[in-house]
Amino acid sequence: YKYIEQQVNFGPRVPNTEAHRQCAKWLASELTRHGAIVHEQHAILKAFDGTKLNATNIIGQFNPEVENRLLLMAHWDCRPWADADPNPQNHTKPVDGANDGASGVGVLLELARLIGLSQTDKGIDILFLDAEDWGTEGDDESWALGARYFVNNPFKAGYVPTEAILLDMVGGHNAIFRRELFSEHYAPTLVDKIWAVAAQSGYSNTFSNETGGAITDDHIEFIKAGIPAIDIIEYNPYTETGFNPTWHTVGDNMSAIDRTSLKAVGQTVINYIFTQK
Ligand code: AHN
Ligand code: ZN
Repeated sequence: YKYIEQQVNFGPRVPNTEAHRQCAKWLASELTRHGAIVHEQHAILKAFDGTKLNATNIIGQFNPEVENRLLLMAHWDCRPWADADPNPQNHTKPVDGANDGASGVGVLLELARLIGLSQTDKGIDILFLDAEDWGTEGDDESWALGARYFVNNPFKAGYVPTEAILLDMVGGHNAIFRRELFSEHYAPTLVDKIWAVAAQSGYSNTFSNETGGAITDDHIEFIKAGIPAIDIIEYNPYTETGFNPTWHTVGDNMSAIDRTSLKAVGQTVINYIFTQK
């Protein structure tokens, strides 16, 4: 929760802003503090509206020499427009992205802390992806620009993770994580393993075995490259957008964050790491 608050306190982490630049520095320093070997990948990415985004993907490696690698990731950028806000006057304002962005990053910073303390010999990478959220409805290619760049431009020669887990919008009140459709289709074994660990950890209500939506998100870029990748994301097939009511609204601030949801996700992923052979 505190890691989310610290991100939000920079202001909206919209690419090409000072808050974005300051937060990038802080994220890299936090991963370093937890004992990861940190690389930054800088790129200028062209958004659908022609804007050139100064983007930074930040990766923290534990035991980089190990071949078998688990990649844990979340996007850290904020959407520049709260265009799903019920009040049209807010549509040109940026979102705080407490849930949409900072929540996944916050959980991963805490996992980085625990992994560092554990002195595990497993190969684990924590990746903070930029330029996910400068997209437009109806254009699937306009999202996940940082993830697309990361997959197509290896930050080190031959880098291919064994499997990848994306956390997106994991901090909402009463969040339910259903089995996202692309994850289920392209990485069924990994979905099964994570949902089984969640149930064993006491989170079978939070991790529902219902099928979720088919969501265009960062994990798709990894799937396209043949890497089993899943998205742990709050999605409700019974509502209009499927996403949390605060999604892409100015209400996506600290009041949208529920420690209980963060704990269910963090505890599940850490249990997966430490119970796997
Ligand atoms: C679409 O709305 C097409 N994808 C949602 C991906 C996303 C946006 N995740 C967070 N913000
Ligand atoms: Zn978003």
